[in-house]
Amino acid sequence: MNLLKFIFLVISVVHFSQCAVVEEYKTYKDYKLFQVTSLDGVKDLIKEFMEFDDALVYSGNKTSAGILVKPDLVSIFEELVTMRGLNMELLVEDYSKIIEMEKREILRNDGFSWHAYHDVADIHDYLRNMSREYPNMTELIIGGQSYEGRQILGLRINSPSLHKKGKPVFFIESGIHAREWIAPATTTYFINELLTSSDPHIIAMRDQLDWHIFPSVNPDGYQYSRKFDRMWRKTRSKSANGCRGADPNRNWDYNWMKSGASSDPCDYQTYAGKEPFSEIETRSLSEYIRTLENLRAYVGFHSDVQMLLLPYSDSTEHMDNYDDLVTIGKTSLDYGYKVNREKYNGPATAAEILYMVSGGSMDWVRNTLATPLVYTYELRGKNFHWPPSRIPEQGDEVTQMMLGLVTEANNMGYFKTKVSK
Ligand code: 0X9
Ligand code: ZN
Repeated sequence: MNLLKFIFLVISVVHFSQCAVVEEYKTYKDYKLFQVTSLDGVKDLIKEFMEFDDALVYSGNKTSAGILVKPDLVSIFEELVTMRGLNMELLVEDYSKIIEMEKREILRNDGFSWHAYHDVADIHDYLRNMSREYPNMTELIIGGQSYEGRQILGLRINSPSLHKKGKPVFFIESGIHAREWIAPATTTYFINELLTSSDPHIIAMRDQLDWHIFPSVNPDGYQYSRKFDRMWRKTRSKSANGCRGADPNRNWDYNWMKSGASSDPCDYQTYAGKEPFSEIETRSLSEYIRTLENLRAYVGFHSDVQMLLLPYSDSTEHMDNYDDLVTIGKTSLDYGYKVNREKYNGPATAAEILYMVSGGSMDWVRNTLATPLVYTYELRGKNFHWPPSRIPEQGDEVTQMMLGLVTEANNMGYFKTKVSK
């Protein structure tokens, strides 16, 4: 081979290896799901075990966690748990079976519904269809962009039946964490209820407020969790070292990286990004939120620890209207409870009942914009695989929770309209 041919070959190989990074589907074959409990020690266990597994999947709170363990690390994991004297239970022997089962259920193709989990394109089509069907009270809104060029698309519902201008704004964000599929599904369910319900209370709630609702604010991550890695949580941006994504709920510019976040771009779950608002999703969405005049309520939907969280996530100090937030939050939970008799933890600061984290959307909104009513709902599930056939169950619950929130906020004078035209 002459020198020229050799150089050409080297260039081709390098070029090919850069272009043709074929994404591999992560099966989770023989991964085991353990539930670990103890009054403390769970956090340290996760920290220690992360030294063995750089793509560790876990979720939970201060005293209990579900941890997904690679087959070849099971004995090390069991040793660490025993050494620390923690309680452990094997919940799932082969996690791939759960993912496969779920896949069979979501691959239905019978139009947009609430008994399947839909991809971003279908969610966007649904929003477009609704904006066409209800042109007098809705408009499509673009809350920002994603790294891979998708839109953060939402629906504004601002009915003219009362005055259209100066209404209190109610903002909803969901799906910031890619794998929490029940959140976008519940949010589109709620949109549907607002637009189609004949319940006079729901109609009154719809007409009173100016709703800005974004079902999927991390669309790249969501798509990736559908196609390649069911447990993906972050965005899909590329770090200098090649690792992908940052946790969009650690990336907001308030107390960034103060607690509960990682500075390692390869951290599978809580990498906070290279700087505050490094992610285009959080940066663009925050710019959108800043433009909202009269923003009175901000709600984020996550899953799956069944809690109602208040700011702040990194401090147990109570805000000036903490008591009001608790009263309103309690009414919201009471309304929800009536639907399925399911009890949520809280309302309380995230720092008190979940764990300390910084850089979340809720804290930024409260601190930067002084929005009076700010909540994060952690929906139900015990894992991220809520059966699609049961989406309406949480959809109805959330609809009632929103009704409870709005009703009590009205009682307490939080939604007074400024301009009446
Ligand atoms: O850790 C999180 O970002 C949230 N829990 S989750 O299991 N869905 O990942 C809780 C965040 C609470 N704090 C804020 N929303 N700021
Ligand atoms: Zn979440």
